[in-house]
Amino acid sequence: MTRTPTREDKFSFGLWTVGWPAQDQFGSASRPDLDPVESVHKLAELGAAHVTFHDDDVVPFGSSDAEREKILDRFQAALEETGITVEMVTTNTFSHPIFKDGAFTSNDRRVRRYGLRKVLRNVDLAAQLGADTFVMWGGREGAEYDSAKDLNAAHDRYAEGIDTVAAYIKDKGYGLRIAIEPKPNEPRGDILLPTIGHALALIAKLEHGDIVGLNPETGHEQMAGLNYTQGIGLALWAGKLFHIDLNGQRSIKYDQDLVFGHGDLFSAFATVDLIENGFPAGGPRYDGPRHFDYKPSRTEDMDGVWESARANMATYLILKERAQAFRADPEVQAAFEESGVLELSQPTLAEGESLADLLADRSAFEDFDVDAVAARGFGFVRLNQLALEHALGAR
Ligand code: ASC
Ligand code: MN
Ligand code: MN
Repeated sequence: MTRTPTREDKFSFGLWTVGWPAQDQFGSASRPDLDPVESVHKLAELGAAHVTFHDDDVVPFGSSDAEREKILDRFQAALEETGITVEMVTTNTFSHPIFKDGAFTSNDRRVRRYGLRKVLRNVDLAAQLGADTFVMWGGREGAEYDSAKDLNAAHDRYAEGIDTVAAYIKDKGYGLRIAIEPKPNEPRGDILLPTIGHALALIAKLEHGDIVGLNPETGHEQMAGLNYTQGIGLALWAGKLFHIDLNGQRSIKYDQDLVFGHGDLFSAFATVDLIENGFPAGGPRYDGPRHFDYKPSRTEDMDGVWESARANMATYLILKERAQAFRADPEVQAAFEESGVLELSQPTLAEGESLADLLADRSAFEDFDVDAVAARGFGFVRLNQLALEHALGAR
């Protein structure tokens, strides 16, 4: 059965995804360059609602102001014609050799100032196009060698860069929020802010951290052996899940950027379950675009590119259906109850109970039957099997 996406599904694609001509470390491009205007039309036809891009995806690096204006006019006409909107914009601070040691954290101050100017100019464009989110993926912010960076200064400069951009957004009255995208490595040997948790720690130190959150990518967490769903759960809990990059990754290796679900499928089921159904006992929800940041494999021709774009959305919709059936199943709800999943939302201290009350509660400690309670089974395996059977459509 083919699931047909509609605009209400809020599917979004980076222009650099379908537009990737598939050059890699070992070989040249296997596909022709794609005109961003054509991508907008094609993605609209396939049922996407939004596109996103790096400045250089639309306006080639080094274009004159006149060329830039002409290109942007043509791009905006395609948006109007199709009804596709730009929900997120991001800056390429990684391709040009000027950024070989990073932008905000380059050891060369001239590069940092240039990087900041490139980003600020792109903030203006993002606001002009009506985007909500401004992503910062610092792929070159990092090092191959521990001796290459003063880590104290590097974090100072990273925070300075982000705060400067956030202050500019506020100053201009733009309706934009910044979303930091963590990644553990590649292209740098080690990248600063390698995980969701690292990024949250930096955000907590910012002056303008109120408009700075996260854009976690499935594969980037999984490259570090981490659980993506758990990561976006933390970001949601912290009120910082501003955006998501969905894709597929098969275990700890280079960034595969596979189609969503073509990596760890059962983990993808859990991700969609959280996004679509929320936490089992309620709490903050993600309501933003379902954004795919993947790369159509180098083996594919242009038909394969569009087939892969479709596959991301179809897989998401299938998993959404399966996750809804999972939650609606009374057996699953009973299993949630039995395994204590719903009990976890009960505060550990009762309402109005003081610490002194807890210390005085003999039933909590002195008279507590540790052995009897320790003998309890949680039934997580059964619950997981129910999830698996729903994920496979076997229920
Ligand atoms: C981004 C982003 C990434 C990288 C990568 C570039 O903006 O979200 O993961 O750039 O897609 O190839
Ligand atoms: Mn990636
Ligand atoms: Mn990404």
